[in-house]
Amino acid sequence: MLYMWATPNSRRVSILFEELGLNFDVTPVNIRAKEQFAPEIVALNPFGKVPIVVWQEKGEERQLFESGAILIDFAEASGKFLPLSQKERGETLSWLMIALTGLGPHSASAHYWSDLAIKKSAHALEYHVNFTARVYRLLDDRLAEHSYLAGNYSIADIAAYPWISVSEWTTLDLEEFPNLANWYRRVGSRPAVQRGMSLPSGITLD
Ligand SMILES: N[C@@H](CCC(=O)N[C@@H](CS)C(=O)NCC(=O)O)C(=O)O
Repeated sequence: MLYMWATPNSRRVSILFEELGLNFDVTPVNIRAKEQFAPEIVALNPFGKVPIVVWQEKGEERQLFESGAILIDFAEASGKFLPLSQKERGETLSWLMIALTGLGPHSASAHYWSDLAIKKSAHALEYHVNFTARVYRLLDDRLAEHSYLAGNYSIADIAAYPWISVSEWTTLDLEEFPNLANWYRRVGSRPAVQRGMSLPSGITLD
């Protein structure tokens, strides 16, 4: 069972599950309605956030939260999208961490200050947009030489893609980063990515 909402961090996991061909159910957790703080969700993730995965493995129930942990765990278990060789694995983890700790949090903060905050702060907006632009430049430079962030298509691309899909939240123009824009179209042409991005079915973030 994947607990998720129509948000970038959740869709990292639905994309990976679609790529792996897993048969999984989705429980929508409406974060705008604060459903992430319901006792049954907090019991699964004490941080009160999605995504969360609960599944049976060798007759035992397992549960995981934090999108990065879920991506690494399922990639390792399947032997896909995270190379086995130490050198390539390390390189993939470096780019995964850029997506997890740079792209995601600063895009989210740029979104907060550009749209969600009731009390605006031009300084806070500028700080997070500039930081996000620094990450976009890094990815754009990297993708000038590589088709994917870490050699082959991997969980680094899967972690970055849903955040680039909401580039307008950051006030940045994706087309000003042409290699990143081309990568975005390349990754977005994958049927599994399209299916993962359409979950939870029929729900859009308001
Ligand atoms: N680092 C966490 C972040 C998860 C996160 O912030 N999820 C958002 C939705 S994308 C959420 O649950 N927000 C509700 C809240 O923070 O209360 C991850 O990657 O899983």
